Amino acid sequence: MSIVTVPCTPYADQKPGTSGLRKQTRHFQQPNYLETFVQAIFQVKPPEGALVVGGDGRFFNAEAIQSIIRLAIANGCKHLIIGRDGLLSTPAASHLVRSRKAGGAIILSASHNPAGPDGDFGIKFNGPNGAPAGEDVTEAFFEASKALTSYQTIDGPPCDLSALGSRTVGGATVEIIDPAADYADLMEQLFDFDQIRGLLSSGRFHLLFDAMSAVTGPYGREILVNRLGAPEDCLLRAQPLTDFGHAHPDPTPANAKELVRRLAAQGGPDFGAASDGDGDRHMVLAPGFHVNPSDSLAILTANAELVPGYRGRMSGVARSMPTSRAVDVVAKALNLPCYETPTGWKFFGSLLDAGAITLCGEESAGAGSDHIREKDGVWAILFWLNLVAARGQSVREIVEDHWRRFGRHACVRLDYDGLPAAAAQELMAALTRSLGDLKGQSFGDQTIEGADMFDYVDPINGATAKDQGVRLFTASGGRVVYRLSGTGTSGATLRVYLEQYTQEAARLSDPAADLVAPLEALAKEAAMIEKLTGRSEPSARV
Ligand code: VG1
Ligand code: CO
Repeated sequence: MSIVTVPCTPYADQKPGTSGLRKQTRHFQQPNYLETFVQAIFQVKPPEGALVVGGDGRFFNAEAIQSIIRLAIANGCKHLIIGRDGLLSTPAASHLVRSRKAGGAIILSASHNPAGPDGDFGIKFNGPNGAPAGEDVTEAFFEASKALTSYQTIDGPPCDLSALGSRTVGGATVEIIDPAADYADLMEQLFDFDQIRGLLSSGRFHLLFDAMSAVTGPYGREILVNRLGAPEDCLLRAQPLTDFGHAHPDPTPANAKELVRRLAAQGGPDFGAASDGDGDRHMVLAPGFHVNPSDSLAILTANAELVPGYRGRMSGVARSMPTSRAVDVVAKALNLPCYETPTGWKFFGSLLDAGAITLCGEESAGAGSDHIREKDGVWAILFWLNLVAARGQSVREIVEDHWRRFGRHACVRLDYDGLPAAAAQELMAALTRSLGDLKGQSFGDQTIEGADMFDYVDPINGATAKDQGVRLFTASGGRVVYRLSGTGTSGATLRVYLEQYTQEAARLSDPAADLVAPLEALAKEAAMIEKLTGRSEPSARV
């Protein structure tokens, strides 16, 4: 086997967004597109120690991994750790980097975006702490990619990824591991598996887990069935498919219709759960009830003492800025520091490494802790199961108790997809210019008390991130946030986050949409959304 230098023309658009480089699959399939970006990664971060590689199993995953193996070896990597069949959930990859003391990971996923030749693909790099590379590093990848005129690879046949064990390829060790084993061991250290097993085998409690034909099927089987004794039929869509069964692997009730239908049926399951394409997001459902992800973070924080892995060791919490302030109220009551970061898990890494926080999360169905450096869907679901078992209450009772104690932050996100990029940018620019004028203005019975642009300074390393979103605060405890998505692959997506706090007992269980309705009207008017985009209604409400 010999090293080959392949000449290439650099691409000008390999700028990573909120979570790595994400593009339409066809875009990734252009000649040398993937290879150019991977070479740029190695240029900035030459392989040191082992490299963990895996992905969510979507279309193009298998080919991409073969290319990465060849480039890694040609660039001097001596040890690759790869999930069997190229599968690794994002949280499992983060854990492997840490537990195997690897130099980093390359993770292939477009997360919750649909897959297939007409879907999306993505790639990201995580450093030796297991966390997604920070903006300084991803910016360096982008700069390197624009200047590349060749990449290094090796020739030789494709590597068999289906058999566990190690083999030598081009002088390097390629180790194929069971993607779920180490991760399941970690979960066993954090949660009270005996208590959860008691719940799942009581015959009185039924769980249904929807893996959405994505990466977490094998994790669900190993943990819920093999280790916790749940019956095999507690798994839905547990076989990973390259096209996710033509479905959208974003864990929302709308994308999990069968799960929702089964929960609503007479004698159906008591607890429903799902995770996204790469296994880092979570959804928890009960019959007729959806746990809002911002509430999920607040409730996990409020109940952390019930979980062995967190008892007596909560140092602080963090949430991304658009995430509701429900966790802030809990942190205050528990006397814990609470940090507000920009959107994207990469901003939690420094706080986690410094021990400043133990739990953190995002409104986009992400929650996690210092056990790894990614958000973690299966972890969040197990956390909830541990709470249900420890408290002897249903999901709904736990949430409603929480609202009675802390008040409720009802929240809804409006997504305006597929906007022309220029119009979306102009809307944000106009809104930013009008911040001074908006302060003190009233829309219906809502008055804007504060208005600003969120700029962030990392309290640990001083890194700055400017223009992370516009925030409006109302006199009645409401908040509206506007920002543009950094994960989309066509046009621009405007996200508008509405949040209304209430402690009024009679309204605590009202539909979130009703509670935020006055804010929705304000949000649309204050930013002149219809005038500037031509859209009177969002493409989706989450
Ligand atoms: C979205 C979410 C953000 C999340 C990111 C990656 O980003 O809002 O909270 O961290 O996706 O999630 P954006 O820029 O489109 O709003 V995933 O599940 O791709 O790892
Ligand atoms: Co994801």
